[in-house]
Amino acid sequence: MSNMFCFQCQEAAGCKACTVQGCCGKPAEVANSMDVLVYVLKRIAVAAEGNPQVDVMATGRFIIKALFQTITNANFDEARIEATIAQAEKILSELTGSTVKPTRDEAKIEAEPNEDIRSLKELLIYGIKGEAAYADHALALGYEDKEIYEFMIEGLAATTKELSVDELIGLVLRCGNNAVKTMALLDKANTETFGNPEISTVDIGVGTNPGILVSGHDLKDMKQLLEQTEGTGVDVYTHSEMLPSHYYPELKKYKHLRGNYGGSWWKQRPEFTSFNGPILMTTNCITPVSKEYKDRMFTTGQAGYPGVKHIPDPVEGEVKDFSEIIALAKTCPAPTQIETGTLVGGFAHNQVMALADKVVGAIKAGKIGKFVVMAGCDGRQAGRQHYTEAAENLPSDAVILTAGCAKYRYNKLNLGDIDGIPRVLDAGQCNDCYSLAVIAMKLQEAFGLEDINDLPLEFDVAWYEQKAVTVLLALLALGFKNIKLGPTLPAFLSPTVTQVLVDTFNIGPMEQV
Ligand code: FSO
Ligand code: SF4
Repeated sequence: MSNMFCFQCQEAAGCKACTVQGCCGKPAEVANSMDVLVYVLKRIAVAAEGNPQVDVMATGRFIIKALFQTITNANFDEARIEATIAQAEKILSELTGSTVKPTRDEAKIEAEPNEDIRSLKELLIYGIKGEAAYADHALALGYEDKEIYEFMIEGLAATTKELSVDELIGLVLRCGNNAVKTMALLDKANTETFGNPEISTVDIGVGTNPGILVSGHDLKDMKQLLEQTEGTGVDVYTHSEMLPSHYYPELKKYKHLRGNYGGSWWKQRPEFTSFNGPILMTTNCITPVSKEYKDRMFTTGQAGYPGVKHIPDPVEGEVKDFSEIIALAKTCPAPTQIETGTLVGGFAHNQVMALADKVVGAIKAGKIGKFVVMAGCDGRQAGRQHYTEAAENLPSDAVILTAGCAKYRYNKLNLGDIDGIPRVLDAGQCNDCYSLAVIAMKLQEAFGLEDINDLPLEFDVAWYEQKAVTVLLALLALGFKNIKLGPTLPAFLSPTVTQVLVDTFNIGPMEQV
């Protein structure tokens, strides 16, 4: 028997599965504990489904937090996973009276012998995992939706049942609808709380004050840290997926939100080292933590790493206490400059619609020939150079629509603009792919097209982890076809399931440049 089995992300060993330890750095024990956690969550879902005694909101809240811990590169801390399993077992025993603990054999992914059924069940679970992460960010801002939780419970419970391929495909497609709902909810939470993103210029150099570097996706953490650092002489910088903080009025108003430092998640080792100050990881993606910065790194929310200090959730009604990070920052030198210049972003749906006449005019005049959605995730594999080369080689009348950390493959290339419209329009974080879909739907309306696929719009999407699976399922649910996915197709898709996706949606692998 293998030490572990995980194939949930694009880095699965040999494009098959990690079986000794994770390519991401996840140890076998942690992977196995995560399997057990997901298994107990499925049993909770079975007990909760259609049960009028169950508090759907409380169950949903627990499920999203627990699932979020199991997504790629979010939590490497076995003690935290075990503590969540203990909580899950308590909930399960309250629901069923059963105190039987699952074995690793029961919980393992390979327990499902049929390759196609396993593929579809895992696709469904990964879609729900991504939704869980987005739902957790929305919940942090006080936004939640019972229907989203109900589908998660139904979907998790379904993975324990004997269902046909067709029934599972139906559930996967419904998972796409739930993904749209969840991304729309997070969009509403973010924009109602922080205002609509605006076109913003972000400095990528550094100042002379000491700084705190914030990575991950949680904007509420960013807001509370900005409040607590105001007037302290400590600057706050964004890293990777936190870059879009600079686009929101209620975050960019803080003068000490100094700029963005570095690139996407996988370059964190050299960048965290040269940053010199504390680093706050609010979510994934965490790479194995090196000794150069271990003592000045902190996790919060569902993120975790053994030996790295965790800032816990506050008691209800209070704010998170970042004082330890701020005190440490004051003792650190300012960041070492690694680059200079600026980035421009903030082209979420509201801002692009404010420019709608200009955009539609440029298309009608033939100045914009096509849009290419190059959103999604970045990763460390060499094949991802494709996205840089593809951006460089696009015809000069093509505009890139982006969101997520994939943007770092081309957002510093200076691709210029078309009549003042930048050729890279960054909507924000990976969940803001929802914004790109809204923009496409508005363009469809403006041009009176019956089929959204008749727009001059191509998809060259990069995926890495389960949130990207959620984004993909959402795009399919919205009717987008002909999506190119790369740099490799998911290892968890069996040949039959891949064929279904090709036949139904004309999904294809990334094209070589
Ligand atoms: Fe990237 Fe990581 Fe945002 Fe993902 S930082 S890879 S899809 O967690 O969530 O885009
Ligand atoms: Fe491997 Fe990805 Fe699983 Fe990590 S999350 S163990 S890299 S498949």
